[in-house]
Formats: sequence, structure tokens, C-alpha cells
Amino acid sequence: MQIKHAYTVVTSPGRNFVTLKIVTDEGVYGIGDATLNGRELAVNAYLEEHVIPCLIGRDPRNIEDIWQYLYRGAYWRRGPVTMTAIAAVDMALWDIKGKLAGMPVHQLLGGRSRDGVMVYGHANGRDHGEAIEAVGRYIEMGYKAIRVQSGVPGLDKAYGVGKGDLYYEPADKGLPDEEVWDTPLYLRHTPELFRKVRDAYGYDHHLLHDGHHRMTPIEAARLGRDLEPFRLFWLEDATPAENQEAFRLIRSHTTTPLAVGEIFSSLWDCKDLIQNQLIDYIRATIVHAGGITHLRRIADFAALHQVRTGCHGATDLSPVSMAAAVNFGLWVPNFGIQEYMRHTEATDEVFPHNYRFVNGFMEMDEVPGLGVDLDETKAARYPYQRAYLPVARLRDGTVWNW
Ligand code: CS2
Ligand code: MG
Repeated sequence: MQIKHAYTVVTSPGRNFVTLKIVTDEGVYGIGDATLNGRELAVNAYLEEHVIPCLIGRDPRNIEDIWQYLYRGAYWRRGPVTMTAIAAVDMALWDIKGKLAGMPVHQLLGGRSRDGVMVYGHANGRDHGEAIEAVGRYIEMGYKAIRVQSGVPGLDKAYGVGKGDLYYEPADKGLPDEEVWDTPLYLRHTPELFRKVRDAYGYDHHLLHDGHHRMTPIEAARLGRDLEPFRLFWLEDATPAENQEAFRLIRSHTTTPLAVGEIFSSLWDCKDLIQNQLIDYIRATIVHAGGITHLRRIADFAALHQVRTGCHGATDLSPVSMAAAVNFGLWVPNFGIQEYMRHTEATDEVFPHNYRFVNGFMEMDEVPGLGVDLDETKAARYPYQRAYLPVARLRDGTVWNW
């Protein structure tokens, strides 16, 4: 069996997605998500110019050999563009292998460790009142875990406050939007938000919060300690994690569980965090951390250190990634939680899939491969438009972490 041809499809049903399709000489095909928010065409070019020519003629069943070839053979290793491109190839090859075997990918990995994958939703609002009302709506929808984000009095914008209720998309067409950030204001108001949520709904639901890289380590330590009475499931991206050691300071001050890693692209980005138990959940994803083949290694390493998975699952990860993530989440023994930001109806039509939300969990049937497809006719209706994530500045104009 050989890879006969491969190509990418760029489509934008509300936001940009890049999908790789690999077709074998026996007509079986697989798809992989190659979306990197704000840098979509960089990955597309990497695939078209540097990866796809090397795939033609290879045996698609040799997933590991192709992974090693694309990782070691590139010379220039790691990084979000490279590892997202490798991830797309890897997802597509696992999809093909499942179809050939007549089994879903979670069966190929080792079968089901659970019947459903617990997911968390995203309650948010421009102020505490709106955010608290949104939490109530997510409880009514059956979510067992809910991320809570709200505006900060005195700031025009804050991370995680969507334009509508269900669909959160931070990227905007045109050049990057610039937003002012003020951490002291945020630190003053956030504990109050969670006190109000707990007062309103009690402690029967997991609450999560995303600091989105904006605090210094000592500021993150302060927030972690202030949130302790509200028993969060996790505080995410408390501080930028290029310096993995920074989490040692946060860890020494608070028992609030810590999650990090949605922007990591390999095990090397999180090895110290995990082996020193500086975090509780690793957020690396199949689409940005080299695919199922590499995320499995990260998860196994994390399991040795009692760290659980908490994979990223925002709207800028396509339904192809979500289908792969549900397969992975059904299997992985040290599962923690899976993020689930609902896609738009248009996106779901472009990417028909088998996973479904059932009372706080994601479930899927025993369908061969990943359990997702790409409708290329519908995809062609939505042309690409360059879009950027925002840029943050502090009040004095200093560029900050968005
Ligand atoms: C966020 C994301 O879902 C999350 O935890 O950090 O919304 C993130 O801002 C986007 O994926 C960036 O593209
Ligand atoms: Mg996040």
C-alpha cells in the first residue's frame, strides 16, 4: 500500500481551518487538522512545499517511521508550525489505519478506559452578573465542569469574554486588535467572581479559570491562594511557561491545581513541569503537539508523575482535532478533562463527525478511524481570510502577553 497523493483544504466557516487529506493507492483516505490560529497559511505552506512531496510513495501504515522521518529528518526540530504539520500527517495516518482495521482509533490505542470523556464548557460575561447567569445556563445544559471568565471593571476587554454566548472566537479578520491589560485590577476582581459563583450554585460543579499567560509568577501565586476557598478544578496558564521553573514559585504558595500547555509543541516544553510535579494537568493537544503519536508519549510521561491530561479544545481546533481528542480521551488512562468549545453550525456541516455531547460528557460510537470527515464541496463555500489573535499592552504601552 502506498500514499498516492495528499493535499490541504483551507476553509473558513466563521474562522480559518486547514485540513490535510492523504489518499492511498487503494482509495482509503485519512484527514488531519493543521490549524494554527493566526498562522494558518504558514502550516499550509510547510505541508505543501516541504512535507507532502516526501509522503508520496510511502506506506501509510508506517505511522511511527513517517513521524520520525518528519521530526528528525527536518533538521530544524519542534516549534508550533513544524509540529502542527507533523500532527496533521499523524492524525490522517491514524485515521487511515483505523479504516483499514475497521476499528476506531481509541480501539487501536488500547480500547476504552471510560464510556464518555468529561468536557468543560465556557461560561463568560462582560461583568460578574452576566458570567454568573451563563454558569447557570451551562449547568442546565448538563455540564459537570465549567470555565468561568468575565470582564474586569475598568478594562474594555478581558480574555475569554465572547461576542455571543456559545461561540467564543478570539481571532479577528484584518490586523491584530490591541487590547489594554491591567493585572492588579484583574487580581482584585477575580476572587470575588468565584465567591459569587460558589454562593449562587454551591460546590457540586467543577469550576475552571484561564489566566491566559498574563500574570507574573508571584501574581499567579497570589491569585492561586485567593482562589483556594472556591476549590477550583484548575487555574490555567497562570504565567508564561517558557521558563518552566517559574511554576515552582507558584506551586510553593498555593494548593489551587495548575494547568498549562496549550501552546506547547513537544514533550521537551513540559518535561521539567511534569517530572517535578509543578503542574496537575498538561494541556498539550494532538493538533499542536505532533499528533496522536507524540501526545501519547507526553501522556505516558505525565502518568509516571501523577499529572493528568486536560487537552486544549478551543474553536480554533477543528472538529477533526475534537474527534481525535475524543478517541484519545476514551483511551488515555490518566485522563483529566477535555476542553470543548462548541463550533458553529456551518463548521459542523463542513466537518461531519460522530462525537456528541451527552450530559457533560463527549461520547462516540465504534466508527472506523477518527470518526470525522471533510465535506469539500461545503468547504469551498468559505474562502480564507487572514485573521490575527489580539495583542495586549499594559497601560503604559508595554507589549504584554495576550
Ligand atoms: C484559550 C484559547 O481555550 C483556551 O483555553 O486559551 O481560547 C486560546 O486563546 C485560543 O485557542 C488561541 O487561539
Ligand atoms: Mg487557555
